[in-house]
Amino acid sequence: MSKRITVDPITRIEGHLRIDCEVDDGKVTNAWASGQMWRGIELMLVDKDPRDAWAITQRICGVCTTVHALTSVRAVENALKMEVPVNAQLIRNIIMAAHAIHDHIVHFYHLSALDWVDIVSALDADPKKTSQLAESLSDWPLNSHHTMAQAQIRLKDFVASGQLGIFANGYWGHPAMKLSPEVNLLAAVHYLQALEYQRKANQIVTILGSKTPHIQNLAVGGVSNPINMDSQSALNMERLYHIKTVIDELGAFVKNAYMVDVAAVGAFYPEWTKIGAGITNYLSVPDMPLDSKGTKFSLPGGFIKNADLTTFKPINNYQDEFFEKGVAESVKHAWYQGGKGPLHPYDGETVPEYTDFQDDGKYSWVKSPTFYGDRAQVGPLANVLCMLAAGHKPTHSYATAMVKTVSSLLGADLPLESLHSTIGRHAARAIRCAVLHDELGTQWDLLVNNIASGDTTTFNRPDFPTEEIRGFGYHEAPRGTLSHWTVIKEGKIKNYQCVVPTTWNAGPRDETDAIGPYEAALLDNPIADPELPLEVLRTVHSFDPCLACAVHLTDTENREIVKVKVL
Ligand code: NFE
Ligand code: MG
Repeated sequence: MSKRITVDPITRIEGHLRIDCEVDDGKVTNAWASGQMWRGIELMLVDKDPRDAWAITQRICGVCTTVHALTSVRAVENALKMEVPVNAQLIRNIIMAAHAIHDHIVHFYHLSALDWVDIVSALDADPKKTSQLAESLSDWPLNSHHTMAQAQIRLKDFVASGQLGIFANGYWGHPAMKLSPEVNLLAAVHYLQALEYQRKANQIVTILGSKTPHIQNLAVGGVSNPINMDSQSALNMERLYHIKTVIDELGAFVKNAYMVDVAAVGAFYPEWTKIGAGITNYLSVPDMPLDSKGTKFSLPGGFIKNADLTTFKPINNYQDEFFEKGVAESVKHAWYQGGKGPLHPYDGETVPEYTDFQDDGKYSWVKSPTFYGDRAQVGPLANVLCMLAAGHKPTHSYATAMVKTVSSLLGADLPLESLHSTIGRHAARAIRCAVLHDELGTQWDLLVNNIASGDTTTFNRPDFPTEEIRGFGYHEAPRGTLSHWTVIKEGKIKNYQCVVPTTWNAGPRDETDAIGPYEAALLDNPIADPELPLEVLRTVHSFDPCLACAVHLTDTENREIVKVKVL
């Protein structure tokens, strides 16, 4: 008999997500993803000055704040057909790469590792054997016997005090947990070390952006960082070299700990390389612009259909019509007034119309985006597959290294197709993190060389015409393709729509009632115990959900909206 399970809220994510599944014979047979809040940021922007939009839109989220700021200025610059000084592009690129590295490290260790790692089991580990195992996998210096033993004592103290703190409420001892005590201890130790390294990555964002979350240094037309090698209050060599030191420290962690830990989880859970593919149309956008016009990029992006890399169609520049014309959003199953079919974001409407949770009707605050009518998965996996299809060499070498490490730990050759899976999304995020780390170094070199050549320009002044103009901006954010779309008239915003990574992935059924990427990825997932649906968390967390972004008001009267079983 089929059983319905409702997980609400899904924890260790940003925002409020509810997942409903029907489970039959130990497997998921139907699924619904529901965004449980709406904030109306797009409506707040109407009639505002487009030069302020970036500061407001980045309040969509406290996780990927910077990315909305950046995408917003790109959208307005695109409407104005503006060029942006090369220094500004490079400073933005360094902020974005550092932010994404911070975000990916936090996602793997702090938001999702505990779906795979049993902290309580780590107490039974032999610290010496843990250290030997770790040292056989990489030369990360913080893997010593002493480090492992000390961390285990800290964990034992936590557990003995009855206060697991950050480790409370995990599915400890669940039958789907399969790591040995030693691997559990290793992951727990790196969990604690990762807290330090994500902080280092964010230091770079803070030095250049003045503050994080919510950077302060953007402007339509460039950045507000003055460059002056002789001034203590401007971007100078001392600050640039501080950034360089942090970049080097970060690389050691990403390549010797993060990449290796993901490979180890993959090797211990090989069945999860065959589960959770879901929608295999993949969308990503090029990023790291190198010129003032946004025609050359370090990292490619595009669209792949049906998991077939030979169908890759690139997205080339900030004027790209293939991207601009392909995006539409449906609200047939979302709590907004509709009836007009899918709308292009320039014509997008965001008028709330709450019903209730209706399995066959409206059930989410998230809209359903499509690309030329198809659902598409976005995120590091889409990004990595598109970069592979485009022949991007660093991506190829990190992807090959990842597959090789998993295969040797597993003692069997894994095909690259394993990436189309729940574990594949984690592997792709680690691969992308390594690629972004190299890119961080490249962008730093480019910036220093450009300044050395005598260029210190960081800003071009925008000039708004009275007639109506429209523009879009995109960015390959940590959770995938982000785009902002704006219509401007007489220097004021007439319409503003954000089509966000988590909107692509968490969207409910679309205009044709086709299911979305989270929903599709959950189908056929095994469920060992419907009362403790750890497997649902594994697949949903692998997308790194951010619902704050996806639904851009909370009910100020705090009325009850739905009542569901909370696990
Ligand atoms: Ni709020 Fe986000 C990212 C954006 S949404 S975290 O990355 O844009 O998926
Ligand atoms: Mg939106």
